[in-house]
Amino acid sequence: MTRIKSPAEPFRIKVVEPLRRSTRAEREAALKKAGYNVFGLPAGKIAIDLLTDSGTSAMSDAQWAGIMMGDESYAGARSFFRFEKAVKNLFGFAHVIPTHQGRAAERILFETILKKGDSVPNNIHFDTTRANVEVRGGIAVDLVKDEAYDPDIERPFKGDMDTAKLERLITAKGKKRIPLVMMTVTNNSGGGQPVSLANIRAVSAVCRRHGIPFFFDACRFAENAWFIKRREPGYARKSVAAIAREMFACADGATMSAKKDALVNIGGFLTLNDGDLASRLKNTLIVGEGFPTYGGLAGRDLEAIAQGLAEVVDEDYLEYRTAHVAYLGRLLDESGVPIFKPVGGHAVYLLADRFLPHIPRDQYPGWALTVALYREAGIRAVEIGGVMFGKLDPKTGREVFPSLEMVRLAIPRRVYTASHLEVVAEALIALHKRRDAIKGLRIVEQAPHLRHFTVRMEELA
Ligand code: P70
Repeated sequence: MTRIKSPAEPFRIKVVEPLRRSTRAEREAALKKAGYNVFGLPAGKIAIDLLTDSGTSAMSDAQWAGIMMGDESYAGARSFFRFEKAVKNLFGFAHVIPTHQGRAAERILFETILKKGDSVPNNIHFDTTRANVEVRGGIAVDLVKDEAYDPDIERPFKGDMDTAKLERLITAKGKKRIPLVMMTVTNNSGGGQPVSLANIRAVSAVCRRHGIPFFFDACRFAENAWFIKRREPGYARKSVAAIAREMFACADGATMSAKKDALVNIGGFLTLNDGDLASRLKNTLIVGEGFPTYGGLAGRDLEAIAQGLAEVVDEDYLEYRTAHVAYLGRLLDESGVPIFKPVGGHAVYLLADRFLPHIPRDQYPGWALTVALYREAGIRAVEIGGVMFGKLDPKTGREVFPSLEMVRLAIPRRVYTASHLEVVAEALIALHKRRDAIKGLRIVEQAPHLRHFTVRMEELA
């Protein structure tokens, strides 16, 4: 199966961490204890962990050196100014506010600008963004183009927003009830697909015409910019950094989880042009996160982010990164394992409803696949489907499911080699052959928001 060539890593390895093996009996016991929720598993019992690409990157020697250089002054630390400069260099907004991670940036933003009953459009909201809108009584609206929900069409920019849907929403709700429009790059809930610059410009034009602020959910901006360079006419000769600047120049601000494309293990920020809003956000920040020159982070974390932002736009890195992820996709696709196409920037998404057609949606086929993959091979993936995004319809009392039922194999940055991906592919191909034996589940216990993190399940007979 290794006829397909894997890309060479553009780094060599200086520090290693042993992988752990476990027996099937240990995994069975761990699953039971965790309530059949892979979030509840101890990482020591996991062989290859593809739960998330968030906060799981391997840092470079230069980042670790930066950790030693961190200035831990409470206010005005040297590390803050280095961080601020690195963010401004790529994002170009006037104000930069550090936060401990992406959802803190979201919380502070929505706490400050969202009123009950307001709508927040996005191409597709990811879990924490949706939750941060909904806990404040807002309505999170997904306006991605319809093609995003078709896992078979190979289009270059399946993260694009439908501007006609956006116009209709603005007409229906009125611009006063839409505090901002967001755009997630790449689109994590829709297969990690990029958004084109043409679409970013079109959405920006609609927002400007109506006077509605436009913000990016920018976690994976560099991977998005790389796809623009590769796929959008006119960008092949522009640098990824220049493309990123062009993307952000269309917007008024961004929330960022630095745990993805800033190549660090913790951190985030808010960055924007509006000075009045920035002052209000900083007031909220001080109450809950910390003083505006550290925002819940240590000085060393700010150093690591500054360095990570410089490394992530390196084009050798991005070429390898996207080819590495695509390599796993090709191994699976060639062997008939159903995946979302094309392969996205940070993950391969399995189509769980096709993988397990015998399990109905209300028995959570995606979740069942994450349980089976761990049980069989010690590999951890995450469900992006009915448990993560299912909703109880208050009228009928029945659960409404998102249109895509997927399992995401998120690839941590600079962590696993091509041989690890081959192990993952072999395990999934074997599991696919024995798929009839996999069982559905029912929910035993769940939280009102972000239930996937803590839900407890039971396997059905
Ligand atoms: C992921 C993690 C985080 C995220 C994101 C987008 C587009 C904001 C955030 C919040 C979350 C996760 C999901 C499943 C398993 C583990 C972790 N995404 N916007 O893996 O950022 O985590 O820093 O608060 O994707 O996709 P933060």
